[in-house]
Amino acid sequence: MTELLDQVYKDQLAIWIGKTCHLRLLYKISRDGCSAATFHQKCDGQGPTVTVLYNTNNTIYGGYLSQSWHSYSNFINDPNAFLFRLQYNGSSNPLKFPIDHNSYMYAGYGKSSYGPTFGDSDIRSFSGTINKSGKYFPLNGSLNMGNIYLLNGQNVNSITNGHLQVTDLEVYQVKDGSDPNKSTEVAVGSVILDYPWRKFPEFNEEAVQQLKKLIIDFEPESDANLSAVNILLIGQIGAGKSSFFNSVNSIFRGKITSKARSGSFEHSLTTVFRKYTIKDQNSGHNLKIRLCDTRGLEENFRMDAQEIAYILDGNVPDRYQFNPSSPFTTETFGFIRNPRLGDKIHCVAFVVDGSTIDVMPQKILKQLKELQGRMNQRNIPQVVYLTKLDKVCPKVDEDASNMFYSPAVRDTVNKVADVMGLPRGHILPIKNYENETSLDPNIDILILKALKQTADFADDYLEEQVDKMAAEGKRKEKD
Ligand SMILES: Nc1nc2c(ncn2[C@@H]2O[C@H](COP(=O)(O)OP(=O)(O)OP(=O)(O)O)[C@@H](O)[C@H]2O)c(=O)[nH]1
Ligand SMILES: [Mg+2]
Repeated sequence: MTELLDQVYKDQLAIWIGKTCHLRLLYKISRDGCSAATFHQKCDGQGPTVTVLYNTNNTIYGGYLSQSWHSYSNFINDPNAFLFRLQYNGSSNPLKFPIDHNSYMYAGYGKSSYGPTFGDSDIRSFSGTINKSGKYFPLNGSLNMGNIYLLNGQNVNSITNGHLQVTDLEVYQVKDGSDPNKSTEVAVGSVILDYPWRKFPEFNEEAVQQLKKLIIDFEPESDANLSAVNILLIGQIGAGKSSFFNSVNSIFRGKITSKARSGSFEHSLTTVFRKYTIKDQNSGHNLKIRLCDTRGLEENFRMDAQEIAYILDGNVPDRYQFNPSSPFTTETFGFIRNPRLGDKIHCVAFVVDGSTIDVMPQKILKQLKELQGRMNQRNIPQVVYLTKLDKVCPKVDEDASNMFYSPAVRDTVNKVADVMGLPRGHILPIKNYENETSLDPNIDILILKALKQTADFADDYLEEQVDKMAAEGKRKEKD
């Protein structure tokens, strides 16, 4: 009987495990029988393993332990453990759920009468012996996910369909090195697809020039009468907000510049609200797109949701100095009392560090959701600039034009779309200028495309606002 796990899923697991490895099937309930005794006989003491459950909804999920299974009626201590979903209702949709670092001593549980058990109760697969009933095994365990493992916005239903009726359960041993039976070696993180996972313009100098021209020619909705659209950059500290502005500025200056301070510090480096204009060096004209840089979100410093609301509504002046001990209010010096459409924010770009999304603190996620609530109330369009993907995939680090051929980037995009509740097409993978000393067209294209898409969303918002104001004007005339 053959293994059920597709090679792409095996490669995905290898990426998550983080080393070049291959999987060897140890135990399979449809072949060996579903019994805790057989599971332990075949899997105890075998080192790192992956347990995979296949349910009757065609969903595939499971867990990884870097430590051996045992039968000592005791927990398995493992900071590297994680749960995962590979497929949901027949569609590939891989997500990793890392262990909560305060609870890794409860990563798994080994007991002779229990089948594979993750957390103290996250996944209890079965106990004793289970007979097949028709086409599936009605496992007698329980699913209490989100206990020891972090679900990053998912829940037991969106990972497992909320039941334990499985057509199969397999346990694979994780062996170091590439598979000796396979001629093609898959080195972790360097897996590249033959076809792009998202359609994108060609990566060449001509495309850079075309995109630059589109952005230079960009005009906000004419009826709105604005000099520029305002895009607000917002996100966790160190995510790359200031670097994004610097990258855009560098592209239009024709050389690497760093006008906005950027770097890595414990507290947000940006403490002043800035509305930056960008000048095109060749024409000498300013772009009709302004980038607004804010203070970063921190775990122990809550960005006041009302303060963000004032930024969105155009009440906060350029160069306002954020003060964590006294948030911006109507009484603050400089408060703009009667903001016009041109003072407001027309699109929000969440800047998210793609390399740390698995460990984004819950407090930050909560803050982001709260801020999103304020944006949704105002119908302000939202995108995500996903940064530091060079750290997620070495191939992207080598060459930014590999971005849409990297499965690791694709999975990070899917994860962020899930966490943020935004369509995947609104998640824009980029690479900021950070270490480079000269411009690179492949980096330029990603940044320019993201900027153009954001400007277009801002323009859609303006159009809607102009229509709304016209309708309100008509209503007033009638009154
Ligand atoms: N490798 C890599 N590093 C990046 C990228 N973007 C930003 N960085 C680095 O990340 C660090 C933080 O970047 P900033 O632009 O200062 O981040 P910020 O969001 O403005 O942070 P605060 O102002 O402190 O809230 C800097 O050292 C940047 O060089 C990227 O795409 N890839
Ligand atoms: Mg900054």
